[in-house]
Amino acid sequence: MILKLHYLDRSRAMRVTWLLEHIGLPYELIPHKRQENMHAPDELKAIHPLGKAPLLEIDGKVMTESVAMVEWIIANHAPQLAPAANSPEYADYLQWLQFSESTAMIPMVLKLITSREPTPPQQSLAYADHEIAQVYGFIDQQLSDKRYIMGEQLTGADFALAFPLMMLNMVYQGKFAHIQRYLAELAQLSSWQKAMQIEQQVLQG
Ligand SMILES: N[C@@H](CCC(=O)N[C@@H](CS)C(=O)NCC(=O)O)C(=O)O
Repeated sequence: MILKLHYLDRSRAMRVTWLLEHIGLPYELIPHKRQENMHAPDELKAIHPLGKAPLLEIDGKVMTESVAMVEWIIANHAPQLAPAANSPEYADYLQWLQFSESTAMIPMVLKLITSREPTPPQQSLAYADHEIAQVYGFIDQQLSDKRYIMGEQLTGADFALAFPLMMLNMVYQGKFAHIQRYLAELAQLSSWQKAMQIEQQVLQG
């Protein structure tokens, strides 16, 4: 099986590099650089019409959703990173996977996009700030008595959730103590460090 990961700097692709590095699954990394307007380069449209990243080619089949990639990789190559489907934890696990790309990302994307406007629309900014306080406050509270988001064990949910938490630090550096402790814990992992090295190489390359 041949895996090709199209990687874009400052993107959700870090979910996938981190996971692939964590489980040691061989893959080819194809780096792409954002344009000045922060869009992905047009060359990605040759791989998939959406032209977004990450894109994961699995023997030529193209996946376009980073959390689905996390699920696919774990189901096929790292089942130890997911609770059993008949376990009591499974519902929470699925929920965190979905939450990481929906509830957690929506206000964060709104905040980033509106903040870049020359005259930021105050109503949208206020809405984003309110939602971020609520959603990330909830994540922070959930992490208050846990090492990882599902408990003592690192799972696919962490590979999905870390990305919006890194975005949080781009807009509100250092807020939410339990989230900061969690990110510091993840940063100890050699697979995380490798994923960050890849990010730096692509960014500077
Ligand atoms: N839901 C998709 C979102 C993909 C997405 O929006 N990717 C962003 C980077 S994180 C992108 O390619 N942005 C550049 C562009 O849209 O041109 C996923 O989870 O992979």
